[in-house]
This record gives sequence, C-alpha cells and structure tokens, in this order.
Amino acid sequence: MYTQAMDTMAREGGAKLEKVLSADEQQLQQRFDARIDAGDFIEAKDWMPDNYRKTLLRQISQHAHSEIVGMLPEGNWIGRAPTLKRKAILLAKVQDEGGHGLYLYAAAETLGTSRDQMIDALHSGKAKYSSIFNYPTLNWADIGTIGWLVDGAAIMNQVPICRCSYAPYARAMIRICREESFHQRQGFDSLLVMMRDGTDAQRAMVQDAVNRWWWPCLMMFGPPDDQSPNSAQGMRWGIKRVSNDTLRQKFVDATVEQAKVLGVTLPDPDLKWNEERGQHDFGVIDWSEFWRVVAGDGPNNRERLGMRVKAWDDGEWVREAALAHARKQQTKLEAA
Ligand code: BYC
Repeated sequence: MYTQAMDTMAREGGAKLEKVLSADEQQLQQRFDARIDAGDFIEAKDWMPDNYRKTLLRQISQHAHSEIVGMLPEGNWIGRAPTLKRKAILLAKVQDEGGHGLYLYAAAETLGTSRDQMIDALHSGKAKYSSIFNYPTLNWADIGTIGWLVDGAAIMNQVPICRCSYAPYARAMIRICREESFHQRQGFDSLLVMMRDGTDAQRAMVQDAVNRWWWPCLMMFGPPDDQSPNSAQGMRWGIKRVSNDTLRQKFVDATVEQAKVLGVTLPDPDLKWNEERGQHDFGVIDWSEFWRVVAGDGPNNRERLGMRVKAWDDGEWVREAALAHARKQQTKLEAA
C-alpha cells in the first residue's frame, strides 16, 4: 500500500489522526495505488492523494529554482570567456538552464500552484534550491568543472526522473537530460583542452577547481539514505526511482575513470577501488557543511538570492511590455 504513512494528519495535541476518506475517496486511493504498483504514469487531470501532489510540488519547484539560480554562477563568466567559441557555448548552456527552469515551472503549475507563488517562495527564502549553487566561481576552470562535475551529477540524478510516475515531470526531464548531456561534455572538453594543451598554471587552475567542487558535488545527491526523510515515500510513489546513496556511488564510480583521462586527482585520500564491492570506497562527507549551506549560510547564499531578486525586479518592465503586447494582440483578434 502506498500513501498511508503520509495520509495522516497530526492533531494539535500531537496524537496522530488517520485522515478519514469517504467511500469514493477510498476507491480513488485504491485505484491510484494500483496504478503506481503497475508502473503507470499519473497525468495532471488524474486523481492523486494530497501528499503525492505536495511532494511533487516541493521537488519540482525546488528543481526549477535550482535551474534558475544555477544560471548565476556561470552567467557571470559569459563576459570573460577566453574565446568566441567558449563564449557561444556558455551562452547556449546558460540559456538552456533558463529553459529547463521554465519547463519545470510549467510542470509544477499543472499541480495547481502558480508561478508567482513559486517565485515568491524562492525570493523570500522559503523555497530551497540546490546547495551546489552557493559556492563561488573563482576562475575559468570553475566553468569547465561545473559542466563536468555539477552537470555530471545532475544527469546521474535526473535520468531516473525521466521515469517519474508523474508524467508532466517525466516528459520535461526527457528534454532536460538531452541538453544536460551536452553541458557535461562541453565542460569535460573545456578541461581536457586546458589539461592537454594548457600551461602549467592552467593545469593548476583545473586541479584547484576540482579540489573545491568535488565534495559539494557529492552533497548534491542529498543526505544519506538513512537520514533522508522524504526518500522512502518518494520511492514508494515512484517519484524517486533510485536512492540518494546509490546515485552518489554511481557518480563516484563513473567520475574516477573520467578524472584519469583528464589527468586530475580527486581530492579524497580514501578514494579507492573495493574489489569485493565492485565499487569505489570514498571518504566521509562533511554533512554539517551541507546542512549549513541548505539552511542559507553557505559562501554565496546571500549573493545568489540577492542577484536573483535584483534580476526579477530589473525585468519588471519586460514582463509588463510582454503583457501589454499580449493584450493588444488579444484586442486585435477579438476585433477581427
Ligand atoms: N540542495 O529527504 P531528502 C542542475 C533537501 S540543478 C538543497 O533526501 P528528497 C543544474 C531536501 O529538499 C540540480 N537541498 O529529499 C542547473 C529536503 O528538504 P525539504 C537540481 C537539498 O527530495 C544549472 C532535505 O534536504 N536537481 O542540474 O527526497 C546548472 C532532505 O533531503 C539537497 C534537482 O533538484 C541539495 N543538494 O531528495 C547546472 C533534482 N539535497 O524539501 C546544473 C530533483 C536534499 O524536505 N530533486 N535537500 O525541505 C531530487 O532528486 C531530490 O529532491 C533530491 C533530494 C535528491 C535533491
């Protein structure tokens, strides 16, 4: 049975009360559970339990916010890209991230929340976005490293979401993953050029960027499974298909091989192949840093949110102009 655990309501006094479902609701719930069991996709018009809707809204809106805030650390390097080719690639990538945010806001809107509500939650600091975007981009090698490691981690996490039980989210993810794959490759290619054809100083820049981004990238997958409050229910509902720890391990195993090709060292003395497990062992992640960043106290949280709010305020005239244009078109249509 799915959904039982979250379909309980807490009484004010603390005792739990089972939400009483009407006979019709019980039937709908059973049909929903059977569809999830059978691996069916749920569409926006289908009945769904309130907590399934809430969980999806939480995850999809956070994901959308991550794409939008994720434009900032790379966006500030567009004007400083070393060549025209790299500038064009970076422009396209940052634009893609904006597009991903919009597909995802649209997917979240199908669940009944307006885009304005979601954006208000982001700007007021109530909504989360990925911890990774609260770290600074100090030099050009950071941009390649974001593509290689951050987008690499994102793909690892996002490919299973293409099979998420909520169809509008799954459909959005198929398009997003295709583009993320290009993002990862361009990052790897940019670092490979620096490592193979660059100067010693450029190679040192790459190593320094990898040293700074490696651990925060491992944190992107979320807390360990036994400390992840949302995982069990998310997995039972088919929202999450693969656990945080499994994805993290897969990312480590894939990345070790790529690091060898690049000729960089991953900054973890405990990273080594474990013959028995057929996987790499790796060092202990500093989860206190992760929770600090998630709570708003990372190196760049305030700057990112401040920039985001400023971009929104500065863009007000564009939104007004677009609305005025749409109204004009509508009046013309009605008059024709
Ligand atoms: N950062 O119970 P858990 C990108 C929160 S963007 C911040 O495991 P869940 C890209 C979590 O929300 C990549 N918070 O949660 C863009 C929860 O708090 P709430 C973004 C995190 O949902 C531009 C609490 O910790 N990708 O690709 O089962 C340029 C407990 O966690 C993080 C997505 O959003 C974190 N890293 O699993 C380049 C993918 N991790 O909500 C690249 C979609 C956990 O209860 N999201 N928390 O207050 C997911 O797959 C899942 O939501 C997560 C977390 C795996 C992230």
